[in-house]
Amino acid sequence: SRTIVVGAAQLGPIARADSREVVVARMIALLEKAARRGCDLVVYPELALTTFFPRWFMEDQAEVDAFFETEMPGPATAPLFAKVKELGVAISFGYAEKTVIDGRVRRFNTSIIVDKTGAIVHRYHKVHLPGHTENEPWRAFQHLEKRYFEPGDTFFAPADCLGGKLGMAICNDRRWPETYREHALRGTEMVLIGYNTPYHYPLAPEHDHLQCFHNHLAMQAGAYANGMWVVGVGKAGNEENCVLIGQSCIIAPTGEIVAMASTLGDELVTHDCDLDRCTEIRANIFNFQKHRRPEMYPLLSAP
Ligand code: CDT
Repeated sequence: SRTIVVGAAQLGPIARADSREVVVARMIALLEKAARRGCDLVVYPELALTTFFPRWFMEDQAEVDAFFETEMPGPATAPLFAKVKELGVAISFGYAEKTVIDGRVRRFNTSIIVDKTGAIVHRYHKVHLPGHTENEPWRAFQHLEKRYFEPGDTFFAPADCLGGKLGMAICNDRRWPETYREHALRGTEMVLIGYNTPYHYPLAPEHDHLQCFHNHLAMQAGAYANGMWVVGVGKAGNEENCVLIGQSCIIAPTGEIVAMASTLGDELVTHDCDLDRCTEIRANIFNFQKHRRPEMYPLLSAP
């Protein structure tokens, strides 16, 4: 077996006024708990370092940029990287990344994997950006990811880490079957997914009561139909009057939830994840080589 002990480190609400230092201290507390439980890897939510800022319409780019990181690690996150190295526990977390590529400023909703030595070994830019670009005052809160980020330019592909093939997706990506299938076709054995999901969905409030159901439905189906581990980790609770779902969980390649958070606060749940269990599904019901018929799905790769 190739077992890695995984911790899903759910974060409770982060206030707009909370500093990075305060949040990083909370992340370190969860990391220390994870180390005591023998974890190899700890997974934190999407945009873990700040409040979920796309809920506000901001015209001043400097105000928006205050939520972005221009270096990783930077002064506020260096203690987290130092703790990773000290404890020998790998981590994955999301943050707003502002970077310059070929002289052009780029802003992405990003997740990274940091190995046990504190080195960044994988970086992913969110592909499916939900929401809208302009202020829509009728909403109880905004969802301006399409305004503040550009669509990701990184594929759903794994990195070699902890003796396995680990990949990432971010929040809305988890609702798309393509995310998991593309990962599986590229060999990913475990997908790490951070999220910020409000109970209230302004476009279809009649679905508000289904948010937790849809969260697990999408990730469990993705895990099962592709024979891979899924670690889904939310920011939860009442964050600036926007209530976010919790139910952070670890899902086996069979689609079963094997660990789940039971609060809406900072909480760690762990599980011994044997990457070889992917074979239970991939060598049987979803043996891609044997049973898949890509020639019969031409529209799947059409724009
Ligand atoms: N962060 C993120 O992608 N959240 C969305 C909320 C619903 S779409 C406005 C999600 O898919 O969970």
